[in-house]
Amino acid sequence: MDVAPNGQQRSGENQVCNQRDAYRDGNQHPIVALMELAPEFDVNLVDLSTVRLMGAVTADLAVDPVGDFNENGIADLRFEFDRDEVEAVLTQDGDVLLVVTGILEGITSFMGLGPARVILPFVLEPNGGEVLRSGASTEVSWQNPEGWPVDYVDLSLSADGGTSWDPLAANLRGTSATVELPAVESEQMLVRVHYFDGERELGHDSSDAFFTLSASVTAVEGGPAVFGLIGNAPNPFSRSTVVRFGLSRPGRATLRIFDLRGRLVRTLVDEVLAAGRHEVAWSGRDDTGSAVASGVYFYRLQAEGQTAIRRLTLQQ
Ligand SMILES: [Ca+2]
Ligand SMILES: [Ca+2]
Repeated sequence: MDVAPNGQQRSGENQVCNQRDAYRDGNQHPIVALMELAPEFDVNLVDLSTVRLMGAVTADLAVDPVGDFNENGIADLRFEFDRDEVEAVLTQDGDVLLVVTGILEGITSFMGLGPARVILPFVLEPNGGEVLRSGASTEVSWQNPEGWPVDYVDLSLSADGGTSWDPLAANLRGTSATVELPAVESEQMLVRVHYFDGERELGHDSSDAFFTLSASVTAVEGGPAVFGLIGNAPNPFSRSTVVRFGLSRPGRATLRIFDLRGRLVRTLVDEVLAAGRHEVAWSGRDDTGSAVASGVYFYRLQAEGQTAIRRLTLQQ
């Protein structure tokens, strides 16, 4: 998330502003509020322990807040607030009024207001549950903050549930991009979108839940080019099984898993393939990425106007 001024900063007293260049290298820098009190009040009399942003976040008192930070000859207060704590309070995308309150000499309270814009990056797709093919291309989409010009977007990808991230695409514009997925297999995939404004990152968002990258169909050398299911191994299986099949000529083929009641569980293949033998793995997950129950399943090959069916057993 990012909190940025929306360009309507107030002049004069009680100004709360968020210094744009205070967080150029990411989201680690504090949210800064700069205030001048009316001339009859002495900034040195502010009870610093009472200062709050949005009524909740306390100022970092390790930093001396009293000075003349905007160099206009009038003493002012500059408070720093922890970015994570502020972001935890500002959970709505859009324009907000930042409010800083505090007490002077135990009796007089003061309040400073400043408009700001909260930017929440948002991944739309893949956002969890999808089963995508390793090495294939897929569309990643995100939401642009309304009325806020994001200069460009970078994407990164994690295959280990968010522990490590690799760049996926950079310098994107618009709200979607077709990207090439790596040739890895994982059920803990996440995509992350990073919003940039100029040189700094405004913030990032990740898929809400894991999606799956599973093996693609691979051609197998040798054997006659004959239509049919060759079988699956191992069978029964517990973690993953490989289904082999053959095609006598190139064309569209589907290979689908059904349960005993005939309900579609998973589409393993739905594409144009070359003639010859092919294999594809099934890891016992349905099309939403959920592990299916132990039991007997059917797999059905359809191509060349023909159908072949065999069964396999999942034994957890
Ligand atoms: Ca000043
Ligand atoms: Ca998300």
